[in-house]
This record gives sequence, C-alpha cells and structure tokens, in this order.
Amino acid sequence: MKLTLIQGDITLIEVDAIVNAANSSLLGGGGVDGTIHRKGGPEILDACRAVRAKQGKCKTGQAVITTAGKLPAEYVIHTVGPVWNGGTKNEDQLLSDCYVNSLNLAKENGCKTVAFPNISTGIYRFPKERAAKIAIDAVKDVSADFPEIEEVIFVCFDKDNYQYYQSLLETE
Ligand code: AR6
Repeated sequence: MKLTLIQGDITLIEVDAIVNAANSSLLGGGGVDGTIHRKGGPEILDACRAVRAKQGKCKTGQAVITTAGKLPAEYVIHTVGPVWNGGTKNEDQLLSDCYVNSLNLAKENGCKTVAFPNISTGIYRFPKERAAKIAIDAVKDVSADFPEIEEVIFVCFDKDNYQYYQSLLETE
C-alpha cells in the first residue's frame, strides 16, 4: 500500500473512494461534509437518507458508503469522527476506528485507491498533530490486511496539517 500526501480539496481527487468527515445524522453539515454534498449534488444526500432508513444513524467511529454523485470519485465513504473532549472519551481509539472501518468498506466495494481528509481536526477540534499520528499509524498498522488497496492518499486542506503529516511520514 502506497501512502501519498497532498495538500488540496478532496472533492477534486480522482480516486475510487473519498472519505467524508460526516456526523452521525449523515444528513450533511459544514466543513468538508458541506463541500462534498454541495459539489457532489443531491444524489449523495438521497443515498445517505436511504442508509438512514435502513440502519438509522451512524455511530462515532463507524462508516457507511454511498455514490459520489457528480464528483470524480466513484464512492463517498462517510465516517463519523469523535468530537475532541480533552482525550477522556476514547477519542484516540474512535478516530483510529474511522480509518480502519473506512478501509474495510473500501475493500468490500472493490476500491483500490482511497483518499482521506484529516477527520475530526476541523469543527470537531481534535488536536491536529495527535490526529495525524493516529491516522498514519492506523493505516500503516492494518496495511498488510488490505493488499487490494494500492494507494491511500492523505489530503490535507490546511498547511498545519500538511506539515504535521509531512514530518510524520518522513520520520516513521
Ligand atoms: N477537502 C479536504 N479537506 C477539507 C476540505 C476539503 N474540501 N474542507 C475542509 N477540510 P471538518 P470534523 C478539512 O470540520 O472536524 C461537519 O459539519 C479541514 O481543514 O470538515 O470531522 C460534519 O457534518 C479539517 O482539517 O470535519 C460534522 O458535523 C478536516 O477537513 C463535523 O463538521 C476536517 O474538518 C465534523 O467535524
């Protein structure tokens, strides 16, 4: 599994699946979630509603998959990151679960390339450097279990995140 780092907008990336930092309602919000729904069009929300009708809300750390609508990716994997609460609410493990559960869904749907945003590091206020380390470790730790997935792209929107990822990927 190749790990790639880029700085940019995840909605522009041509991969099999992009991951969305959603909330448990699955019905959209701000941040990257808002951009994905706005640019991908109403098909994504329709698909999220269908998922809700079937299974109810999505729990923190879990993930669901839908069409990517008009986006260049084929699928959107919606995962619900933890809200940062000082580290007392199992946030580290839940964040790690987001990455692993998203990779599982990607694999089940035949995806070979997956792009992740920096889950929880915006509106949910997870400390960026800590989140970067958890994300990289989570993906590396399970990479041997996903030989079908050829490339994971970490898409950093802001410079801080990009720099944390860059130094962690260099040193690890
Ligand atoms: N492409 C890639 N990354 C982005 C983009 C983009 N277009 N836009 C923002 N980011 P956030 P959260 C980065 O707030 O913290 C929503 O309302 C951003 O710089 O999108 O998990 C949901 O519905 C940050 O590093 O998600 C939830 O209610 C990262 O994406 C809540 O926000 C995540 O920031 C989830 O909060």
